[in-house]
Amino acid sequence: MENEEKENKEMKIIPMKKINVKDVTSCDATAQMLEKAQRDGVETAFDRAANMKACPIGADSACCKHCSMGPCRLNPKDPYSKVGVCGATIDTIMARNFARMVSSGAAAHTDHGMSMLNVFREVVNGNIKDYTIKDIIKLKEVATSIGIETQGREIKDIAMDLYKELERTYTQVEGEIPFANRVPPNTLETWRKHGVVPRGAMREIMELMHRTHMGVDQHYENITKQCSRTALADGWGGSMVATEISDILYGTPTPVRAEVNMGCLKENEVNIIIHGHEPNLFESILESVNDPKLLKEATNAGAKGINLVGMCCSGAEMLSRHGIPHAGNFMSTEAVLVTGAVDAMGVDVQCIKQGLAKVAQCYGTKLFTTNPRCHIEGAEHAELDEHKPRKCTDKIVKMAIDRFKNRKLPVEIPKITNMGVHGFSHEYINYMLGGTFRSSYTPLNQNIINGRIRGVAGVVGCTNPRVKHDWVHVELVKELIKNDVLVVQTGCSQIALAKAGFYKPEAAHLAGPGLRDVCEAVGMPPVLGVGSCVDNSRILIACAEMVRVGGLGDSIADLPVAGAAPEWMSEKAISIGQYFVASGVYTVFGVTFPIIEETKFHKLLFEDLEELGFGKWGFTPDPHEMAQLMIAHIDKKRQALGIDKARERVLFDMAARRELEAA
Ligand code: XCC
Repeated sequence: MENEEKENKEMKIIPMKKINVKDVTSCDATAQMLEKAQRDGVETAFDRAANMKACPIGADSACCKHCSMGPCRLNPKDPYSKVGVCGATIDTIMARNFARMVSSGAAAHTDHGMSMLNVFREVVNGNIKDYTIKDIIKLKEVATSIGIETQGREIKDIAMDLYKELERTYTQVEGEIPFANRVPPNTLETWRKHGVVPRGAMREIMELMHRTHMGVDQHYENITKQCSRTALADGWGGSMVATEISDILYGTPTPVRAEVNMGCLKENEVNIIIHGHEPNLFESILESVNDPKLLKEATNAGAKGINLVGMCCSGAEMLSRHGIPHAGNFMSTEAVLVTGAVDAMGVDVQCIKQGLAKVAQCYGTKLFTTNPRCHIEGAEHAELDEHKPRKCTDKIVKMAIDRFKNRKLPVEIPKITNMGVHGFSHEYINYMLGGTFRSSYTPLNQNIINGRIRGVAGVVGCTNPRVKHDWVHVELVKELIKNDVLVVQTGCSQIALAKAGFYKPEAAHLAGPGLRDVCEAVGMPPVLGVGSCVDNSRILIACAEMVRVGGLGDSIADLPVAGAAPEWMSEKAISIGQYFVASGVYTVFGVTFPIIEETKFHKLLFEDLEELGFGKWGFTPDPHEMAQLMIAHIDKKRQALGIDKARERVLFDMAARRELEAA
């Protein structure tokens, strides 16, 4: 305390510029909590963003700090006027910086995937007893997909073979990763031609870090190749393994009705939030909160029960898999603590703001870090050992009960909840569109060919205080579905749309006439949530399946599809963007793009990659323009496939039919 006072005296306190909450978020619950935070004198990332101008040179990626001859700053307005001390050009500098973002993002996903695989191995070996193999059908399907014999074999033997095979995703020094054989042959051919088929993720990330060291790879085109290879090791490797193993251990999602938004918190219950990315913590605390002994402790403390709620990607995964309520996305994690209703928050890895510790302290919320990779000053560390996970999760529950008993401050919970349907795994989409006996993507492809569905867009990624929270996501998706583009989503974007009510099947009326017809016939919303960020791999599998079924070209690059991360902020998003681009998808980012326009590196990413058979990048911060870019690309692909005429005819037919119905 004394130290803190001393520090405050020594620090020159600059008064913070006050934000207008309605300008920074379109989420009413978050806005209500930001107003309360202002009244309570509590600061959040929204305040810090408004008071900290982003570094303009860094934003354009015009600086290099990879050696101590620098840091070197080039001029973003005149990028070819200078080079770094070593002679590095603007293209080398931007490509290196971009590559290191891909490396870090891919490392985050692949390290997560490898942790899942470790747990799987220990479950199969019998060393972990708290988790089991829940989805044997999926286990066999995944094994078969990479050539493991399953007929007449023991589950344990299949699982062990699967473990050994998938370990190569991370550790393999030479050769293609196992899931390369899920890639459509023509797409794989393009990768082989350009030398970007990933080996193991560790090898790719190591090589990319090496190549971006001072004095190594100094050709932006060659650096970009390794960017693609590393990003593909994430999408078709580390992330895909994380998704598949999570499904095998905890169950493959099927549609489930669930609530989102801060109204999920309950004033008279012990509220516990889990935030982060790995499902192990959440699965285990789900057991803890249902333990009769702990429930008794909670009721003895005067609570009506224990209310477990998710946030960010951990939350998105549990929402999809078990229908666990979800309180909000990345930019609401501090705001939710302002309710005063959160008794404990458990976090593991990724997207955990350090600012949470201060806000938690202000409201007396117990904040627990649980993963050895992520400690936070001011938070208590209760490490999750998957061999004895309940030790950690029971502790969090007990501490939450204790905090409930001793709640001192008034509680204010925004009375907003939004019901919707979540959990559209790739397997379920197959079944939903095709039915039990002919489950396949054929109906989806047919509806695209006949023009009812114009194309498919993946809208994913973070929220970011540099733009109006949730607003860009919602405006973009509105525009896409109105134009008959079916939207699939993951992560914080999925939660933004769920809060805006787009996950109700009745939201079909917001879609254009063709998409609306399909949604109404199948009973699905026009926006399908498939889970967390690693679950973007489900979108890759869906794309591969669309190619395999036929009628929409020979490679992913031929499909009338596009991707977007309109409010991205993390390096993981850049890795995801690059693996979609390298897989053949046009991918548009919002907020800002860390590259200077009208440079050679920019031209490579935004134009030339497409000519080489990949997808390409796009950028605009404006959601309506973003939708137009994506739709124009989808239409370009439809035209190339010769199905643009079909769409015009169908639209006419649909309009005529509606007129008839109205008459
Ligand atoms: Fe993080 Fe995954 Fe981005 Fe959300 S979307 S802010 S990465 S939690 Ni994944």
